[in-house]
Amino acid sequence: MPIRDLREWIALLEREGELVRVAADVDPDLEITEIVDRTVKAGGPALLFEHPKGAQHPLLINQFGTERRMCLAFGVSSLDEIAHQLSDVLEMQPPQGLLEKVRGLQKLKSIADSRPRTVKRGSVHDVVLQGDDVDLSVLPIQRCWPEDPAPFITLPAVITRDPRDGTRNVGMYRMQVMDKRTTFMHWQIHKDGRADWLATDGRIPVAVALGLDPITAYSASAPLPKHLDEFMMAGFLRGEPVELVRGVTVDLEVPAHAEIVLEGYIEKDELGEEGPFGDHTGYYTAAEPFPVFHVTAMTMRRDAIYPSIVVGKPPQEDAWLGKATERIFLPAVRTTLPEIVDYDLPVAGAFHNLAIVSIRKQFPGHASKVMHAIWGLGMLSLTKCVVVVDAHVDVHDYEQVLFYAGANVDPKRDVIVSEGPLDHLDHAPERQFFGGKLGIDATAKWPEEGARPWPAEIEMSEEIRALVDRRWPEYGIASVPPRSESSGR
Ligand SMILES: Cc1cc2nc3c(=O)[nH]c(=O)nc-3n(C[C@H](O)[C@H](O)[C@H](O)COP(=O)(O)O)c2cc1C
Ligand SMILES: [Mn+2]
Repeated sequence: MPIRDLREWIALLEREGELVRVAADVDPDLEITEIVDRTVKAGGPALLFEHPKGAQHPLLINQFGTERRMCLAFGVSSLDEIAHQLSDVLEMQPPQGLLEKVRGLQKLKSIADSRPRTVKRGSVHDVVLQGDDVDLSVLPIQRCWPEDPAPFITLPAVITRDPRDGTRNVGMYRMQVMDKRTTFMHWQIHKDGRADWLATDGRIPVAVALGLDPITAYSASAPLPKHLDEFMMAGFLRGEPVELVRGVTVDLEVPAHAEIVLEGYIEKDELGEEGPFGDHTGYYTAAEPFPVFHVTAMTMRRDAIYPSIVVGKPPQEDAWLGKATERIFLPAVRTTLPEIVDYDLPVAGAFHNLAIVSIRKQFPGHASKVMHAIWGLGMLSLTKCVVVVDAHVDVHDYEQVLFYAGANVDPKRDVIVSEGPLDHLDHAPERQFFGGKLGIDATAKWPEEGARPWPAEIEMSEEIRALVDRRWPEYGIASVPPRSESSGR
């Protein structure tokens, strides 16, 4: 059974020994960040702060902070398993024979069943505060880093509809608190939420869901193409639709079992200086104009639990949201680029600074084709540096990648400097949003690519390996394990 809501998720974490309740009074102003930073870096548990100072609600954090919890969230034993479910659907062929037809229908049904379901009543409406009664200060909203000017809501699922065609969008964007009923909305330039806003004439209704089952919460961070509803993806990944209920003051549906929903609107031309904010780049992003969100209603479950996340110098909890995306989207990337064997976005590269890609090389210049394709593919287009290696290289083994990036590269021939769009938050380029791209072709080169005959890589023969395996105990080298790990090279 999929996890229904945040409370079932917390219960599961607790059963699995993955959650610690913190009873001490702890300040959401900086103190929680320092606790969480240490906990995340130690691979520690999710934390439920029961008495955040100055607030009336508990705070859950680090729910996604390890690979194991990420797998628990998705009900899988490895993140690649999720990718397999998706590639099954993406790679559907016309079925042959009855058995395949039946299986095909099951797959199609799983897609049809992914659509959100609207229900009449949701526990998110147990408490409804409107107008002057709305007060964000009852929530333990964190001020994360010393130079942040205010508290920021950091783990929201922000719901809008495209005013042109009505399609829903759900995204995760930080929200700086301005006063008890107002926040900023940090819609960066490449994001769908911002596009919905820019397409309105006057004001756009917005709903913000806080405290969801982990898959639905994750889906808000997933880089889906604009026309795809993130709640539908959540339904597919959960194997059960997301249940929605109509908002109280907005014409939008909101998750029926969310802990908290903020309803409101954003005007087309009301902007203010948002930030600075200690961001996932590891730096403070400078203050910039962003739209202002007015809250018209705050609805809650009884004893609502507020979810939060801290981003900062990697690794932080969001690394695991990023890794989930990396794994889940591999099959989708492969539908356009079937030559890709695997890819890795190193956590230290803050998602967009570096991608390592392994390919089955089929023609001269193939690596360059793949770099340019990455620079043209959805949010991957913001990738600053792409390193391409051959199929047998393990892209997750950075030592191995460095070996080939050193050994196989003639910088004059194999390095491409190009240009293109860059991440909104990247402080390095001369101009914001636009600048240089680096491609490094670390594949073995072909004569057509201007290489001399390429030498063979050193490998011991299978025969000798087997012999040494067999004889290992005879040598008496007890401190070395009997079978050398196959290097995969
Ligand atoms: C913890 C966290 C915080 C994020 N904060 C922001 C943000 O403040 N602004 C933004 O544009 N994207 C932010 N993102 C990235 C977006 O959620 C992500 O790009 C998502 O795909 C956007 O959805 P959209 O393309 O439907 O707009 C954040 C992601 C995570 C995991
Ligand atoms: Mn989207």
